[in-house]
Amino acid sequence: MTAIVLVKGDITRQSADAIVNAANSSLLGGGGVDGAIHRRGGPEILAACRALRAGHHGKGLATGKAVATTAGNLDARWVIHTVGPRFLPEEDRSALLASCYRESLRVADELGARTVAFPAVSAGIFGWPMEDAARIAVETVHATETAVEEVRFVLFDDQAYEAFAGQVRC
Ligand code: AR6
Repeated sequence: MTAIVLVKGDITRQSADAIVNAANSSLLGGGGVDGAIHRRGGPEILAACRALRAGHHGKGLATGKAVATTAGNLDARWVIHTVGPRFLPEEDRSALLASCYRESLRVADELGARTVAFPAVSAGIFGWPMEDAARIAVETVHATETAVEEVRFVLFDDQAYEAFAGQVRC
């Protein structure tokens, strides 16, 4: 049974086995959580991402997939990078967002991670409405078979926290 824990704060300040990054397909950094993780985690993470691009992930990481690197200076063993879908009002891309959580947990299981911290993937720069992003996140974690003991959603502001709290209470 996986416990879901909600925390309001900065994911780069968390201590966990794995911290999930809301990355983009290039794996080479960006704004939002991605920028914060690379800033606080230091250059080792970018070096590991570049190594992925030079190896098995020459074309980058597809939307909905996940891959792990070192966590550099973060208080974690791994960063799991996942690429959320951009929100498109004319297209239902929720299966891709659910896939981010499922694939991240699959990678966490492969690594043996027991505590995993997630941000609200796609709910920032990629424009996903927070309520819907929270519903997909919580439903998918509940529906995923995993040895991860704690999934911690680390929400940056009150609106995000309340959206996730509403889903966990359901
Ligand atoms: N800790 C926790 N949550 C945060 C933090 C933080 N330090 N910083 C932002 N958030 P976003 P996306 C929240 O934009 O929508 C990047 O450029 C934020 O308020 O980080 O998946 C990537 O390279 C929002 O609720 O990710 C991609 O190009 C949530 O985290 C693109 O942005 C996700 O916001 C990915 O966009």
